[in-house]
Amino acid sequence: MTKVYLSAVTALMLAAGSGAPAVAGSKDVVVEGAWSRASIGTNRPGAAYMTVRNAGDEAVTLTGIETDLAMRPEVHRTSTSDQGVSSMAPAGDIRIAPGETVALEPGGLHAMLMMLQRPMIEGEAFELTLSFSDGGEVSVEVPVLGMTARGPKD
Ligand SMILES: [Cu+2]
Repeated sequence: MTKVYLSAVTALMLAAGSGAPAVAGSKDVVVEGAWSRASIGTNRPGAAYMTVRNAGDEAVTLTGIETDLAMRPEVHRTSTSDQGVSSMAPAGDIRIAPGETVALEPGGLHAMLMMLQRPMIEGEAFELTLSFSDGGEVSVEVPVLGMTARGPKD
């Protein structure tokens, strides 16, 4: 799961962060490698992927996501049954232990963007805000890649 990201990505995310006072826990969350795929119109939901790392020494709990791109954004978990049938459901609160990284990636956890307010167009980007149980928020700029993209650009 070790990946090297360009420092420009980190700089972009620092710039996107709010000026809210630091709170214990979620202030140590680092979101990296965010990406999404272009959509065909707005009828079907979109999805966004990223890694969420807890660089601090206290556990943090991801409680929800928000974006003006979708009226109902929700963290989902995809699982595959023994029969090979995959389905997804709301993931609920996600606890991230100190030092742990949670990956939102195709086939697993993902940021489901239901009720898109506008199409997701390749080359554009949107802001997604992650909320944590300590009241902290982390915002990230999510680039929209092509419809066949399989991972973040680096
Ligand atoms: Cu989903």
